[in-house]
Amino acid sequence: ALRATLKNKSILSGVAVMHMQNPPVNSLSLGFLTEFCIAVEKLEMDKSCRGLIITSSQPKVFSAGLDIMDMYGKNLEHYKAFWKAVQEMWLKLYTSNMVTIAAINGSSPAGGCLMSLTCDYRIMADNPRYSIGFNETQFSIGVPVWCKEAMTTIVGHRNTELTLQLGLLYNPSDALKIGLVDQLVPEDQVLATATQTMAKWLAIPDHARRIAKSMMRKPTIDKLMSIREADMQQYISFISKDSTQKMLGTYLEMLKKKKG
Ligand code: CO8
Repeated sequence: ALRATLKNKSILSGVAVMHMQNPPVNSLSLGFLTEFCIAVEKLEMDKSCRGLIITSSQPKVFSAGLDIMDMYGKNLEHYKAFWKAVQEMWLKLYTSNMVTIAAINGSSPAGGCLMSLTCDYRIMADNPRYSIGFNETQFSIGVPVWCKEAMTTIVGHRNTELTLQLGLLYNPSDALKIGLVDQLVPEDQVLATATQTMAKWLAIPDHARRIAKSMMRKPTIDKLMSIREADMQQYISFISKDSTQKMLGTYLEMLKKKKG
């Protein structure tokens, strides 16, 4: 049975560091997302916690995105619970009062990219082997509309259109060029840089910064809230189709074969 472990240890006063640890590739499974959301909620309620750095304990991977096993061969109840957890993860992070920084120390496709997009700032390891973006169309899946909105606010309409239509994954320097990440640093400096950046953000009074954050994000948040149920129905009807299941089965096989 898979379970996530989230280690929180403070490296800067008032800052939590969440090391995602769901081997082998930090896929965002139902169990992991549930635990993740509880952990974020606890930090959110802790008045002494003003900042959150999200990083990975797994080598080479920040997060492989949504766990395909949770989308494959399960019943409707499972699909529903899973999608609710995905929406919840996004909402919790996107609406967070804390300063959130993604310390992207490995590849971050699809849902992994989505998670990092919720953060206030993204720092990525400058290793050309790593990639980040939305590859969904490459295996015949579309992203939800709120994900498109969040991406557009960061890299603009044109880059979002290219990424989403072509299922593009960017190497770190291309990701920096389009603004998908804010900064590249050598791999061993990702966390240290995230900490220094956090110190700068925390020098701004919380109240004013939070007003600015929520003003910028409100339209996208309102959009998901208004279509949450429809988004759920759309997901369930798509994921439970025979053709979608067949395609996911083929993709899973391809991922497993790739190894050998
Ligand atoms: N879910 C489940 N299992 C996964 C996933 C995943 N997302 N990614 C990898 N795995 C498994 C592999 O199958 C492999 O399993 P096994 O050990 O049994 O062979 C194991 O994890 C290790 O994988 P790799 O050998 O590939 O590990 P590498 O370190 O070589 O590569 C990568 C790491 C780059 C992350 C690579 O695994 C990869 O590219 N993974 C796939 C990423 C991907 O395509 N994610 C998309 C998920 S879908 C999503 O997030 C959004 C869907 C939106 C749905 C909207 C519907 C309406």
